[in-house]
Amino acid sequence: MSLTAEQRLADLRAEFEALVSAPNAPHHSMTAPGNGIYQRWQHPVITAAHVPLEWRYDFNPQTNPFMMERLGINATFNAGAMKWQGKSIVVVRVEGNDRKSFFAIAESANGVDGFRFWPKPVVLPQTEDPDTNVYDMRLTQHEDGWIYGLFCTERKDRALPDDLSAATAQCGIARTKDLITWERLPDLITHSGQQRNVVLHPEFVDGQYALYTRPQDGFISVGAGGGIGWGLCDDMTKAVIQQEVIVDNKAYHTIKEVKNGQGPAPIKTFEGWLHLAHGVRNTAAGLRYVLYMFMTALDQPWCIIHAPGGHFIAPQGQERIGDVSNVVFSNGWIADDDGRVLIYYASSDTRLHVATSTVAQLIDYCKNTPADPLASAACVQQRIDLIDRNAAFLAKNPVSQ
Ligand code: M1P
Repeated sequence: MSLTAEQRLADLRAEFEALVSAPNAPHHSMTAPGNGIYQRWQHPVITAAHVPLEWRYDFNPQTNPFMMERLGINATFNAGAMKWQGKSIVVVRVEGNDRKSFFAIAESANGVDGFRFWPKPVVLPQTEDPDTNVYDMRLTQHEDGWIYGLFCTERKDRALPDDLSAATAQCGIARTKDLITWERLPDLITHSGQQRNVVLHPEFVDGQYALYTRPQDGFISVGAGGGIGWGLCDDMTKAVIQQEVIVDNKAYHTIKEVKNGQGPAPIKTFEGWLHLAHGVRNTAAGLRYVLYMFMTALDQPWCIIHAPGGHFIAPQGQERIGDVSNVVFSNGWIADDDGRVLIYYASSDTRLHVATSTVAQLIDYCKNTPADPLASAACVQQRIDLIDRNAAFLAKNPVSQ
């Protein structure tokens, strides 16, 4: 016997409530050692199923007698993040079944579970050249008093009308004081062909706005360009970067061989700016995206002072599978007043997770993880040096064995 529309809706509501109110827990018990750098959590914090039912279903049995999903959600991922009125909020890339992404804000009291979306998605005003698709918003609480959202705006490449996958990526800019009403500003202008992964630095530098960029020649491929760039502009209401310098370049046979990009806005610490970024390399199975970290100088945020080698977070277990498999990507993190850091990362362009750490751990990681020595023989020497130091330490401190 088939259920009535009313019964189906009641079941859907019960299932939804059970999901959004389910507690999360650290991946390992608190006593398990883990890697000492961060803690993964057991469940994704936001999935497509967290999107409110009223965004997906027509609740009226007259017009929806089978209580079918009318506007499905395909994925919820790559979220900007910030602290807002004591809550952790994320501005999520929500992708409908129609492949178009939009932004929607969800909040949680503790940042690790209980995320609920605000009543409606973000209404993003358009420029004179409307977006086809928007995604990956980085939130920056700037010292000028505005909250900026920088995101990728994607449009058909009109120079190639017959190639239906030819697109252009540029940096869209919006700002708000309340996260509800957004003012759209003109797109960023640079001298690079295209831009993605552009992030606003939270402080003025030499009295100007400072932006991390990712110059690229094409839509997917960065081509001869690439790297995490840096440029200044004097006015965000008509943002133009005349000159870009590269902060962190791609490098042969590393985790960022093909391309890289700044993650969220950096976190300011007494020892420098903490940066989270993604690096991409190619494999026989396609591109592999991992997260990595570095630190830049407090007074020169474009100068790297610590560059730990290798990846910080790589896709693991179920994270490896999704719409674009073998990807982790982050454009949002929150540093709490007590030093805790909530790192929001998405897996395989499908769902959003959290990992937790502290500012002290992340600084230690950046300062004391050896840099990538760029060749196997040097890596072996690096490891032998560690083994020898441990042997010497244990010889002097036998109780530690
Ligand atoms: O599919 C993986 C990621 O690809 C792009 O990032 P990048 O420009 O660095 O290659 C973005 O589309 C991002 O949203 C996506 O997660």
